[in-house]
Amino acid sequence: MNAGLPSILAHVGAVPPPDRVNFALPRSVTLPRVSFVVPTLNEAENLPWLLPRIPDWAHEVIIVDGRSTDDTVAVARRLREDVKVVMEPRRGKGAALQAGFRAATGDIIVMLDADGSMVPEEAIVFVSALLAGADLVKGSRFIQGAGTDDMSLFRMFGNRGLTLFVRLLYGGWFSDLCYGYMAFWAKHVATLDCDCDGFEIETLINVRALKNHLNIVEVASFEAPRISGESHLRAIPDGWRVLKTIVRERVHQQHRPSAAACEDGGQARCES
Ligand SMILES: Nc1nc2c(ncn2[C@@H]2O[C@H](COP(=O)(O)OP(=O)(O)OP(=O)(O)O)[C@@H](O)[C@H]2O)c(=O)[nH]1
Ligand SMILES: [Mg+2]
Repeated sequence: MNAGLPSILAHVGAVPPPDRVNFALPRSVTLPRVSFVVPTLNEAENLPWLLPRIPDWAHEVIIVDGRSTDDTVAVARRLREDVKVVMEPRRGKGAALQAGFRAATGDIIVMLDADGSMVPEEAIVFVSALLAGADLVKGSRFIQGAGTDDMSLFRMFGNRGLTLFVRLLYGGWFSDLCYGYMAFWAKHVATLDCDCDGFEIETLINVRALKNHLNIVEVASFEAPRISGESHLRAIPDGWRVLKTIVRERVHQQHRPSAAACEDGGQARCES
């Protein structure tokens, strides 16, 4: 495990975030249809923690796999018989999320990692901000009430530098750039037109949302360490891809949504 923020903060005498947030939703509240899109690559050992925590108000849970060599898909089906499984053979989290977005039938899409680092119960905070008027809600690990125990100092500085670079080039006040816990109205999928395959997908969504003047809100989120298995992120090559995305999107000011995004007809291969 990396030396995470709480342990670093403990050394400088700061107080860790309180563990008393109640995310329960009163039964009388009805929500729009919320699709949880979960990319998985060899996450069989983490799904027993994750899937039961996805709130019962979820409209659907979509696992996007296709490259796992363990029994991720079988475990998912065993844990949740209504799970939708999308098979995406292309490499990368971005490719997986694109396939998940195409398969989603809800009004709202929540992006959730499968490694146990994101607490599914927090999703109500994201959905609430959307209901309050946001177009896109992104988690931040660096605002009051948030935190991370899953980031090395090296990655923390890299993320900080990239976040400031986005502020410099695009404006806005992001406090966190490369964090995958996000939610948005499904009607914005075509506008965001996520045409990238790798870990730069969160950055692409963020800068396209800024460029298209979407109403973006950050909410506090706590990132726990991955429960089991290896991280798929490689800090330097993936950081480089993020940097190139930031520059390319700035140079090409006007992004034209691709034909595929406009059609919105091409459903990913979906096995329920
Ligand atoms: N389907 C699919 N999912 C992927 C792929 N690469 C990563 N994922 C999933 O994307 C999510 C994020 O990947 P992680 O390896 O946790 O990367 P990260 O959270 O950015 O990095 P860490 O903080 O080190 O965990 C996890 O649920 C992975 O299983 C891929 O090529 N295909
Ligand atoms: Mg992770």
